[in-house]
Amino acid sequence: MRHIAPKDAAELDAIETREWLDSLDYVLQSGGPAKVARLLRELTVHARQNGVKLPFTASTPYINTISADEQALMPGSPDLERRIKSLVRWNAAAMVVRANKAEEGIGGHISTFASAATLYEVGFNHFFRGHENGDGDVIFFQGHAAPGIYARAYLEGRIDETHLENFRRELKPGGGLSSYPHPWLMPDFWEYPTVSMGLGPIMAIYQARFMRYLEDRGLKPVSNSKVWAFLGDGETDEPEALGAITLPAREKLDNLIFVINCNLQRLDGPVRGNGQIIQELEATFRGAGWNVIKAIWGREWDPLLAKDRDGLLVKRMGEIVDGQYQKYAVESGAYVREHFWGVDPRLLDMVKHLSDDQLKKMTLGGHDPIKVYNAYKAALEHKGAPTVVLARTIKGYGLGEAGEGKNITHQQKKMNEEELRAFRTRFGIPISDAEVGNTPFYRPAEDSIEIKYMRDRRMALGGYVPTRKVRSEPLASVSSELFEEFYKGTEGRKASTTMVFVRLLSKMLRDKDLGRLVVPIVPDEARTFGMEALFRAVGIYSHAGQVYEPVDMDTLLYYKEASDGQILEEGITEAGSMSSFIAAGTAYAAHGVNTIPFFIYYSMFGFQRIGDLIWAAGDARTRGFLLGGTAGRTTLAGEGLQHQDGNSQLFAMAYPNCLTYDPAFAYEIAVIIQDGIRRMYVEQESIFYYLTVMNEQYAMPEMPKGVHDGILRGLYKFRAAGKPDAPLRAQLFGSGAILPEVIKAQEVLESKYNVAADVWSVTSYSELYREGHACERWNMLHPGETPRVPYVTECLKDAPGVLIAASDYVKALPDSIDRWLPRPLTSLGTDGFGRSESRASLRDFFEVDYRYVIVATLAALARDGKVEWSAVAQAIKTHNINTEKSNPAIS
Ligand SMILES: Cc1ncc(C[n+]2csc(CCOP(=O)(O)OP(=O)(O)O)c2C)c(N)n1
Ligand SMILES: [Mg+2]
Repeated sequence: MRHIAPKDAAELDAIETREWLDSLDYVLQSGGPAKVARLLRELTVHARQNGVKLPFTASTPYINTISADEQALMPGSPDLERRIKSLVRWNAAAMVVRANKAEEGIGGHISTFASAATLYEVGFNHFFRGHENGDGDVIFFQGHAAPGIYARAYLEGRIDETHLENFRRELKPGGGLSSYPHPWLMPDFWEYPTVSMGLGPIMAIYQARFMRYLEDRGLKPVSNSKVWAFLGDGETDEPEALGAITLPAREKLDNLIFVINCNLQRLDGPVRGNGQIIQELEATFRGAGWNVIKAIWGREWDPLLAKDRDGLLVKRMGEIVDGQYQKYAVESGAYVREHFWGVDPRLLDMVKHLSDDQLKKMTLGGHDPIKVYNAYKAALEHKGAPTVVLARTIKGYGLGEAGEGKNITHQQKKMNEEELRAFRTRFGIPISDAEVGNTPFYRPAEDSIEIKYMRDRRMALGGYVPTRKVRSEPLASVSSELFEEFYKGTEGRKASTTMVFVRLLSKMLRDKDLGRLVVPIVPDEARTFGMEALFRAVGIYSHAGQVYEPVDMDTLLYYKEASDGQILEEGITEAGSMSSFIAAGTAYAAHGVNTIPFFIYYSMFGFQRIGDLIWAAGDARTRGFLLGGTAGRTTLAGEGLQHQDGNSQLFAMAYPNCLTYDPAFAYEIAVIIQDGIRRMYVEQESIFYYLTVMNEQYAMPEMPKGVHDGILRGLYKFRAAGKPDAPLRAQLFGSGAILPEVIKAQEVLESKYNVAADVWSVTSYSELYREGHACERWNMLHPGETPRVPYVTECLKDAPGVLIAASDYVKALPDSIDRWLPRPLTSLGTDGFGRSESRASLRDFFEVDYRYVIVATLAALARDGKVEWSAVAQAIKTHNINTEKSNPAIS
C-alpha cells in the first residue's frame, strides 16, 4: 500500500474521521445498533476519564428518530385512509367557513387541524381505543383542532349536518357544537376540556398516574389503556404544559403519550423563529427522562438521507432555524433549491434529479402517515417511560394561498371561491365548480367503502372516540352513622374545623363502603393540617412502594409509602394536585369508578392560583371536595400578606357548579359533606364542593334542632336573642371562625348595651346569592303569578332590628345578599392585604372582631334614631378602638 503524505491537517482530520466511521460501520453491520451504542458509551467514559471535556447535549441530530430501515409497514389501506382524511379536512374547513359566512365574527380555526390531520387520522384508524371493551384510552384533543374531530364524527354518522351547520351556534334549535372540547356542553361527546392552553398536558400526566393508582389499589383491572395528549408547540410555553413532565418519567408512566404538533407557529408568528422548537423540546423531554421520537421528515427525504454518507444533509438540516424553515414552506421549489440546497454544490448534486415541483412537494414527518404510524407504534411499545412524539408539520397545510405556513394563518376563518376550489382539487373532493362556492358539506353514501372502512376500524378499536359516558353505578346510599358523632359537638373541648375535617376524613377512610373510594390529596401540606396520622394509617401512594427505610420508621406515624397507599401526596404543586382531583373526580365517567377526592390545600393557593384548572374541573363535571385550609384573612395568624385568604369565598362564587361553604362548626361540616356525597355519588349531580376550614380552636357546640336544611341552604338561626322583647334589637350574621366573635358580641350587646340580638350562621353566601337571583329571575319572567320569595328574605322577614354581618372574607360577600334583606345590611369584612400578626391584632386591624360588631350594631341603631350617637362614641372608647387607624382595605 502506497502512503501519500497528507497535504495539510484538515485532510489528515478527514482521513482520520473516515477511518473511525468505517470501523463504526463495520461494527454496525456485524454487531448491530446495540453493540454500537455500547461501544460509544464505553468510548465516552474512557474519554472522560482521560480528561476529555464533552459538551452536554440532550438533543440528537435534526432527523427522524426512527430511520427508514427500522420502519414497519403500515397495515390497512393507505389510499382509503388518505381519501377519508381528505373528506375530514374538507368538512372541517367547510364548517368554519360556513359558520363565518352565516354570522360574522363567530370564529373558529382551520389551520390548526389542517396541520394536525394526519396526526389524528392515524390515531383514529390504528391506535385510539374506545371504551367499549372496558379499557379504552383517554384522549386530550388539542382544543383548536375541534373542527376536525367534529368533521370525523359527522362522517362516522355520530352527528348530523345540522350540528355542523351550528358549529359555535349552540343556542340554535336542534343544538350546535361547542367551539372547543367542553364536557359541560357536550356531555356525551367530549371527555376533557383542553382549550385553555397547558391544562390538557398537565391533566393528562396526572390522569395517566391516576390510572395506575386505580390499578395498584385494585379499583380497576390492570389494562393497556393509554393517555394521549395532543398539544401545540406554542402551547409548550405555558408553565403547566412542561411544568410536571418529570413526574411521569419518575413514575415510569409508559401509559402516557404526548403528541406535539410542531408546525413551528403559534398565533402571532413563529414559536422559535431564531431557534428550533423541536430540538429544544427534545432536550427538555430527554432531560426529564422521556422517550422522545422525532418525526420531522416525510418519506421523500429517506433516499436523500441514505445518500448522505458524509452527513452534509443532516448538518444542513440542523443549522436552519425555524423562521427560515417556515419561509421554505411558503416559497417555491426553485427558492428551496437555491437557498436550502444551494449552499454547497454537493448538496445541490443530491437533488439534481428532482424537479422544482418535486422539491416543493417533499413532505414533512407529521404529514406522512407511515412516519406517524411508526412513531405511535414505537410509543406504544416503549416500556418504562412516557413517550413524546415531536411531529413536524405545516400550519394551515393544504390551504395554499389562503394561509398555508403564513403568519396570519391561525386567525384564518374564511376562504374565497378560488381558494376553496384549489383546496377541493388538491384533496380530490367530488364537489363541482358550480357548487364549491357554497362550501357544501360532503359525506359519501352510507354504504361507500370510505364510511364502511372508518366504521370498521373504530369497531375493531373498541368504539368511537371521543365518547363520554357515565360508566359507574350510583352509590346506593351514604350511611349517616359516619357523621353522627359530629352532630353532638365536642362537649367543651376545643377543636378547629380543620381537625374536625381530618377526623371525619379518617372515619370515612375506615368505612367499609366508602373507605376504598376516598382519595385524599395534599400538596406537601399534610402536617400543616394535622393529617400525618394518615400516612401510617392508609399509606402514601407510590407505584414503587417504599425502597428505603424512612428515618421515622420507629415512630407511630412514620412516612409510609406503599404501592397500595391511598393518599396522593403530590409535593408542592397545587396545579398537579388539582389535576389529580380532576382525574379522581371524573373517574365515575372515564373509568367507571366512583372515587371521591378530598383535596386539601392552603386556601390562598387555590382559586387565586389555579382558578383556571378549577374552572376546567367544573367543565369536566368533576365530583369531589376542595378544602381550603388555613383559611380566613384574620384566622391565619402570623403568615401575612401572601398567605391570608380573604378572597377565595368570593372567587368560588363565580364557578357555576361549585357549591361553596364557610362552615364554623363540626356539625355544619358533617351535614355539608354527608349531603355532598349524597348529591354527587347517589343522585349523580354534576357539582363539586368548596369548603374553607380554619385552624382556630374553639368548642364545637351541639347541633341545634331543625337546622339541617338551613345549613345546606346557606343560613340558619344559631342562637335566638335572650330577651326578644327588648326595645333594642339586632340580627347578627357570622360565618366560619368569625361566628364565635359574633356570638361573643351578642352576649356583650345583651348584657352591657341592652341590645337583644339573634345570631345567624351564614354557611354560604354563595348559595343565598344564587337562590335570591333565581327567584328574582323567575318573578321577572312570570308577571302576575305569585312571586317567589328568596330563602334569605323568608328567614328574615319578621326579624326585628338592625342587620350586621361579619366575615373573614371581603365585604362583597355579605353585601351580595343585602338586596333581599328587609333593611340595609352593615358589612364587616377583610378587604385589603394581610399582615403577619397575632389573630387578635389582625381582627382589630381588619375591624372584624366582637368589638367592631358591637360598634357597628350601635352605629346602625343610632342611624335609626334608636340610640344616641354618644353611645357609639362611648363604646368605641370602652373597647379601645383607634378611630384614626388607617383603612385596612387600602393599606
Ligand atoms: C391559556 C391560553 N392562552 C391563550 C390562548 C389563545 N390561543 C389560542 S390558540 C393560540 C396559539 C396556539 O399555538 P400552538 O400551541 O402552536 O397551536 P397550533 O394552532 O399552532 O397547533 C393561542 C395563543 C388560549 N387558548 N389559552
Ligand atoms: Mg403551533
